Amino acid sequence: IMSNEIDIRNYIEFAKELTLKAGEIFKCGFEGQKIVEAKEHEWDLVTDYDKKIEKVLITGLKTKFPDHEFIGEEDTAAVKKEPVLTDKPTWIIDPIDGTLNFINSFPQTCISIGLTICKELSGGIIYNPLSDEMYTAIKGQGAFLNGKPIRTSCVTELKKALIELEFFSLRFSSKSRDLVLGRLDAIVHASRGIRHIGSAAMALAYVAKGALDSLHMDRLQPWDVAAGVLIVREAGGAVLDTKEEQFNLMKPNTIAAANCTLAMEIKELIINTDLKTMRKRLTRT
Ligand code: 2AM
Ligand code: CA
Ligand code: CA
Ligand code: CA
Repeated sequence: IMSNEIDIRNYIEFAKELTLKAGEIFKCGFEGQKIVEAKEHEWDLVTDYDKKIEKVLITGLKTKFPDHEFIGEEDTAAVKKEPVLTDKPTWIIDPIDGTLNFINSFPQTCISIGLTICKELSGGIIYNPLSDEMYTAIKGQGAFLNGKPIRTSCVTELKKALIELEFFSLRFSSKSRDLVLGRLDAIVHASRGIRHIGSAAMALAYVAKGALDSLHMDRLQPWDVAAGVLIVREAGGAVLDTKEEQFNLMKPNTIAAANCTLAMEIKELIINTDLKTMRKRLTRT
């Protein structure tokens, strides 16, 4: 299936309109009552709004584009099957990124929608209905905030950088805990400051507009990053896997994002810190 630029434009224009409508539902939920349930862990929460918004988005897109594919966070959780990416236009949807923020009425939360064509990121939308900020990108055409071009920051020195950290592995094995604490210590000392806002997609959007100089996150899922990765790249930045040579959208385990220079510096810092941590663990046992 070959999609040309006009097709992609039409897809994204339609998705933007739909996202604005979904944003109205989002705002109702943010201010009002919601049903909160735990998924596999007691800290892993979902609300009726996550499900409602994902359904509105998938149904709307499917009706307009019946031959497209869909990967949504809550849908994937319901069928308990690992999603696979095909060459078909595929919408990768996080109906609410930052569910815990949403539940607590902490306004760093958004709808995130990425589009791949032939397995390549081709479009992205991140919308925070509370601030009415919509970040968009189409491959090769730049990144925008409410229609105005955005760029990643010009800070290339770690010691001048404000860095977002989202560490999920901390909760898992003792090995990943040691690695994470090592990185936290290294990044705090190497940088000007750190932030933890609780939404991977918002953090990527802030890196794209230069409000954050860089970020490091781990244990991510495709829907956390699909839109944000394209928006950061189109804003002139880089998204690197800190473990692998190549960033893999379906396995975005540990990433660093920033302008290209700073992203490389963070990646190196993480690789070196992890080596030190592993050596320390060996001498301890
Ligand atoms: P969510 O709100 O869509 O679940 C919070 O630190 C960020 O991490 C959010 O982007 C959140 O997405 C995501 N997140 C939530 N649970 C996670 C988990 N178990 N592993 C990794 N990331 C998670
Ligand atoms: Ca979730
Ligand atoms: Ca998410
Ligand atoms: Ca979510």
